Amino acid sequence: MPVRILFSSAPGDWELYRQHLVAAFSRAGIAAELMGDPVRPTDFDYIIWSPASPLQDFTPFTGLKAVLSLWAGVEKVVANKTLRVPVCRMVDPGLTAGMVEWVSGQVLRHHLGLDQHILHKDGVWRHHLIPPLAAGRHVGILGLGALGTACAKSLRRLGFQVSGWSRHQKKLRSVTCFAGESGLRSILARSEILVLLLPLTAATENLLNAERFSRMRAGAFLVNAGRGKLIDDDALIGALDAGQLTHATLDVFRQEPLPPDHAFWSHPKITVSPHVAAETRPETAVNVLVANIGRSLNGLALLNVVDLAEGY
Ligand code: NDP
Ligand code: OXD
Repeated sequence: MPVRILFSSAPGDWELYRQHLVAAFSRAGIAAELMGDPVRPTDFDYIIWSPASPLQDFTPFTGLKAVLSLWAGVEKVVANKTLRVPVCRMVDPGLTAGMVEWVSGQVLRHHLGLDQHILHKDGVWRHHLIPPLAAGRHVGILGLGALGTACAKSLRRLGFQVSGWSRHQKKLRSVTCFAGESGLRSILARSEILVLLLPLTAATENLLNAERFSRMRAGAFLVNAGRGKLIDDDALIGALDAGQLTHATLDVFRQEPLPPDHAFWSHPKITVSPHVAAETRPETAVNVLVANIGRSLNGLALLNVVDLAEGY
C-alpha cells in the first residue's frame, strides 16, 4: 500500500512542489500517494506543511506519524497545540546556501563600507576610505545551528575572525565558540558585525535589549536574519540614535509585512529587507523531505525533530 501524504502550505505552493515531490519519491523507490487536499483526514500518514497553510487543526488526522515543516523557523509550529506527533523543521541545502550568500553579502557590505560609494554620488573622490582586510574584522554569529554554522564557516573562508554563540558549547574549526550568559557578553563585546540567526523561543525573545546593546562593541553593525522578536525595537532605535550601533539591517520583524508607518522604514541607520534572506527551495527540499519519510518508513529516527519544550 502506498504511503499517503498530504501537502498543505500557502496557496500556490502545491503547484511549485508537486512535480518535484513526485520525482523525488520515484527516485527514492517509495510508492507514495500525494494529495493537495485533506479529503479524508484519517487516511494520511505524513503531512508536509507550513504555518502559511489554512490547515491549523491537526486533531482529525488520527493516523498521522509526523509533520514535516517547509520552514526552518518553528515558533508557530510550537504554538500549535493540536500537533501531537513529531514535527521536523526544514534543513535544506538550498535554503542554507541562500542564507550563506545573503549573510555574506550583508557582512561584506558593512565590512567594505560599500554604502559610502553607493549612496554618496556627490562629486567627492573619497579615496581615503580603506577598510581593514577581513582578517582584521570580527564577525559574531548568535545561533550556531544549521544556518549559523554554515555562515560561520563561509565567513571564515572569506578570512574574517568569526565567533559564534549557542545554547550548548560547540567546537568549530577556526571559529571561537561561546555559550551561556558570560559567552554572550564576550561575543557582544568583540563583534564589529553581529549576525542574528537564532530561533524565536521563550529564552531568545527580546534577547537584544537596551542592556545588551550597551554591551556591544561601540559602532557595531547588526544584521538580523533570525526573527524580529529577538530584538527590542525601541532599544534598537535608542542604540542607533545614541551612536552605540552604526547600522542595522533587518530582514525579519515583529509584524510582517512591516507596517508602512513603522519607524524602521524612515530611520537613516536601518535597512529594511522584506524577509527575503533565504527561502526553502523545492528542488533541494524535496530530497530532504523524502529522505526523512523514507527513514520513518524504515523504522529509523526522524531527523531535525523539533524539541517542543525548548521551542526549536
Ligand atoms: P537551528 O535550530 O539549526 O539552530 C538554532 C541555533 O540557535 C542553535 O545553535 C541553538 O543552540 C541556538 N539557540 C537556540 N536557543 C538558544 C538560546 N536560548 N541561547 C543560545 N543559543 C540558542 O536553526 P537554523 O539555523 O536552521 O535557523 C535559525 C533561525 O533562522 C530559524 O529559527 C528562523 O527563525 C531563521 N530563519 C530565517 C530565514 C529568513 O529568511 N530570514 C530563513 C530561515 C530561517 P544549540 O546548538 O546549542 O541548540
Ligand atoms: C523560515 C523562514 O523559517 O523563511 O524558513 O523564515
